[in-house]
Amino acid sequence: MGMRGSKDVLYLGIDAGTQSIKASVYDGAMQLVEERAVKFDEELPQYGTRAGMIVEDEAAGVVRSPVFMWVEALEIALERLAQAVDMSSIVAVSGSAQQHSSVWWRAFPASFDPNERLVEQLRAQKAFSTELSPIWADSSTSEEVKSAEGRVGGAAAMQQLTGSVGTERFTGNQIARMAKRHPEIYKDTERVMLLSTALTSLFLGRPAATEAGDAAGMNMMQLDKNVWLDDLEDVFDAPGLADKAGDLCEANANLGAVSDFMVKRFGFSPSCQVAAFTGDNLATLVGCVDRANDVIVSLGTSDTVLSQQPTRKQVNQAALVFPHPTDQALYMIMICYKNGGAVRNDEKGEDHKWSEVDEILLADADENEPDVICIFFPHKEIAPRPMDACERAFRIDNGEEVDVASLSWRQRVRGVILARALSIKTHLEDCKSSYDRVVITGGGSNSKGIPAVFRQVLGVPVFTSQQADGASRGAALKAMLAVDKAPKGHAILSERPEAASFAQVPATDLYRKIEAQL
Ligand code: XUL
Repeated sequence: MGMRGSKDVLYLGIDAGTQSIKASVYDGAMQLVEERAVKFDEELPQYGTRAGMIVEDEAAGVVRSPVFMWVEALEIALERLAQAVDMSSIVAVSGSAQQHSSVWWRAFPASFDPNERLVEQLRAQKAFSTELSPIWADSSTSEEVKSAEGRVGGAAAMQQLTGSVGTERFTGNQIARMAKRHPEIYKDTERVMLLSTALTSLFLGRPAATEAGDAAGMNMMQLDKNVWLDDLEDVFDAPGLADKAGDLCEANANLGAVSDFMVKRFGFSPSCQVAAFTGDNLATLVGCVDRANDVIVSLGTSDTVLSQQPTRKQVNQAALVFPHPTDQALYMIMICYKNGGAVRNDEKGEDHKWSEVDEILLADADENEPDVICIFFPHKEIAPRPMDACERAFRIDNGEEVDVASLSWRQRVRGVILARALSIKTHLEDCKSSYDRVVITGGGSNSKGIPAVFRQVLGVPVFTSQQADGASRGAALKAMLAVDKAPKGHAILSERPEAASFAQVPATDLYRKIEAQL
């Protein structure tokens, strides 16, 4: 359909993150043409969020985001984009949204008036049964997780059935909590959707089916069949859930043309196609993988590792498995660590610059300050298994514990990054038979030293993605793939040839022994 490489053919990727919504337009060669973002805290302060979130109950782990804030930000981003590009040249749109977060429709509007703002219409029609949506950062559902796992035969059975063990942020458990604690909201809900599905629906002007890739982040879908669990309502103790959940669609589905509202309000072409939106990690995989065996390591607030493979061989319970967002023959395997960038930042400390950290990471081993493995979790960790907060260090040669108080700044800085790289290596050994390159994205990819540590520890070439943000790129590529083929060599990667110089890289067996003691 599209004229590849032509300047006139454009693809739109929407990235609905935790802190902002961004609309990015790419040409047929996957070069960025224009991008407009709306930052929630700064630009929509009336919603009272911090980092896009509202912590309703810190102790119980209840975290929400205002659904109208998402809608309003989308609308503003599209208005700004329409000032900058010819929207009628966009042949397909898709999107990436924070995973697991849900939108609760009281009633999906029968039609939308192109003369009025979206946010006002939805408000006037009381479209949502709750204005505060549970999001991925919520961890209030331990009871619901236990109960759902119990009903399917335990954690291992849940993982076998849905691709992941019962997980607090996964939407099925969030729905179970709503049904129990706020039955009036639950009853008043016609459809409960992932944020990705809700955004797809707004582009289509009708309730969309849920994309199988992102749906695997709900604990509600049978992974190998891409259908809901047979006994969905029982598992989550949520009467009527099968109806409220709607239909599923294959991850690479093209769901049809944009709504009349989108055409008239923002200038889209009536033939612009909407490819099912997906989760942000799935979109990042699509945006960053250049070769089939690439592993993506995203080093941000949390650290995630993404890989794709034809089987769901998995031996640890940290692996979260999803249908691949664009290729039905593949799965995406993810591991998500909670203690990521903030720990590295704390270890850097206020008195030092990142360039000094890089220097330390690239320096030769120093026998006066021998390298150690630092397991520093200021917060409870979730990967590779739930672990308590801790601050412990171990010798690099024999794994014996050392006193953290005796460590220098240099040892700590090197030790935390070494520990994360080792944990990732161990996880990849468990879950992925072969990988030959690592692509680092997220904030950590701006560092000179961090990629060097990964290069030495993992022993494969390391690249960084020139575009730190793979999610919106992946979304645009998903749009392109729904109507056309991707151009060859679209990813913009730079090789990072430096390797760190630890005197030795500890064997993963040694690391496993250390982790087992935590
Ligand atoms: C993944 C997860 C987060 C969100 C927000 O399971 O919860 O990475 O997708 O980015």
